[in-house]
Amino acid sequence: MSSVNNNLSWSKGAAVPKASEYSFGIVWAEWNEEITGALREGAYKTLLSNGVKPENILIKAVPGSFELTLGAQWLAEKTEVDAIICLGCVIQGETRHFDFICNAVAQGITDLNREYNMPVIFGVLTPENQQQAIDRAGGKHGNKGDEAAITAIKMVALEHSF
Ligand code: RBF
Repeated sequence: MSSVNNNLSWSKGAAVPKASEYSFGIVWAEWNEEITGALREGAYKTLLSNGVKPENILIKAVPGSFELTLGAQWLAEKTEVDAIICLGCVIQGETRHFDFICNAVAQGITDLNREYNMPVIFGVLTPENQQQAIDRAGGKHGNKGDEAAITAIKMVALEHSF
């Protein structure tokens, strides 16, 4: 498992804000579970290691990345979480599904950020192949689930700074 502090090029030297009073939702796609399970565990452990209480982390699964938007919308509507972390992995194939799914989830999550005025974090890997996915789910390029969790904490802290 990667170290949070060794793999976040944008956080070197910058302290991660205190997160003990915040609550987070994680919605993860079961498609490519070997990868997305590692992203989920990375995000969960990173929230805990930054002081988030286990009872303040709500985890929900959806079948595939296309469903992340609606899963996140339900978390936003039906719970009191301060931010939502969306985790998925869409591996490029020979069909155009890759483009359809990636575009849909990217736009869907973008819309949720503004519609609900809350951080909804885009933690969807879009690798060319399985090895690139492994490299980003606890391999040589770190764990993008860790990074998504740090991003969520930073955004909630930013919101509370105004
Ligand atoms: N979901 C993913 O999260 N990652 C994928 O790589 C992925 N590839 C798919 C490829 C095809 C041809 C189809 C039909 C679906 C794929 N899905 C994938 C599932 C998709 O996100 C969604 O769950 C289904 O399309 C049902 O709405």
